Amino acid sequence: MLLSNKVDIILEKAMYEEELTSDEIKYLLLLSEKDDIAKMFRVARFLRYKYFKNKIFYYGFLYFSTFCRNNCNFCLYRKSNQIVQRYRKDKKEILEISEQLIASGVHLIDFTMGEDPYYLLNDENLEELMNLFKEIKTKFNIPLMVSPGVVSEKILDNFKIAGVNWYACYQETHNKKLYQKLRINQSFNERMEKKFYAKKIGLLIEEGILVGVGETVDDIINSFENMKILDADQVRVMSFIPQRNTPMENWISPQRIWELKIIAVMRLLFPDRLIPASLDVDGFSGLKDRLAAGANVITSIIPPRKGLKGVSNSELDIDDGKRSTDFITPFLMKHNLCPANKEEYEAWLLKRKRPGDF
Ligand code: SAM
Ligand code: MD0
Ligand code: SF4
Repeated sequence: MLLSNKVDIILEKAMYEEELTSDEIKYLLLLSEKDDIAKMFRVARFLRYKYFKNKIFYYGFLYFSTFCRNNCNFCLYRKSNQIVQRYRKDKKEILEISEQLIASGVHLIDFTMGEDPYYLLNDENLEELMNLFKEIKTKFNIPLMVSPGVVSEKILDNFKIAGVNWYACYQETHNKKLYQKLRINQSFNERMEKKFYAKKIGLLIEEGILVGVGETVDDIINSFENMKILDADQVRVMSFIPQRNTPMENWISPQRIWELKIIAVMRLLFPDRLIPASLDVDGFSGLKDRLAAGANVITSIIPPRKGLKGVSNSELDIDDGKRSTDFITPFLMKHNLCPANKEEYEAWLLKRKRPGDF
């Protein structure tokens, strides 16, 4: 069939997984016609189905310390923000919450912290944390992700030895100037280098970008290029949510169509990778659109009434249980999707394992 208009020609290329040019990617990101955007989402779902059928993965989110030595301008938990109630979960709490998340059917637990000096500048505390990961791994044999910020190569080695599978560390943008405005006093290169190192020692990598923080379309395309070079295993985008008592408090959160189009284009560019629909941006009500755009991992699943926080939306839908698998699974079923089983997730992890990974 002779395709006439440009969007059909580009989407046909994507469907056959032919490489798209930067101009074609830009054309897709700038689509504004409802029908064209709907077509792009359909192709994104087609490619998701090709690699994952109707299976969706669940990630438990355990933000075990909200203390941080950094001052990112977009983040509620930046060190200068005195109004934030900070916490650090102890070993017993982390074990208990992990057990609850695993019993609820998550495929992985994402252990996240601010760059907390309590751990990063104290070998004893850090060793205790490593032993805790070893214990959880031995007891439950579940894939583990860590999001500790920028840490030393030695710490990354020890995470790997402790049984951690993933290192999540988002660059937010690959525009160095913009990066400096967001992650003040933090080295752009060091953050990238730690991801390449983590990859080299066999950890899976999640790369991520923020939107609505002053980025251009070309910045987004540049980020896709960097995700490709890093061969990231999971790629995400989150809409910026302004946070109280921070330098970007009075910014406007971006229209969500931007995040949705980026999710769809990432699905076209990385059809076999994991792409999150985070509950941390718009809570449960934001799930449907993100899944319709081609996402296949529901992240930021947090058990209610455990005193746990989210990041960009620190309390939304947590204590009323709308971020729990019990609440999400019936919704998935209604949309012809269903949670994958443990073996399906581990089979995908195995496929991403590189020769020489120990
Ligand atoms: N402290 C570690 C770090 O910075 O890598 C891990 C946790 S950090 C809170 C996780 C991510 O949440 C950030 O990299 C950023 O992408 C996202 N995030 C933080 N504040 C946000 C906000 N206000 N709106 C949207 N996403 C945000
Ligand atoms: C999420 N709230 O998945 C979590 C967090 C950090 N590795 C993840 C941003 O959206
Ligand atoms: Fe700290 Fe991470 Fe927030 Fe930056 S984004 S202030 S490193 S918790």
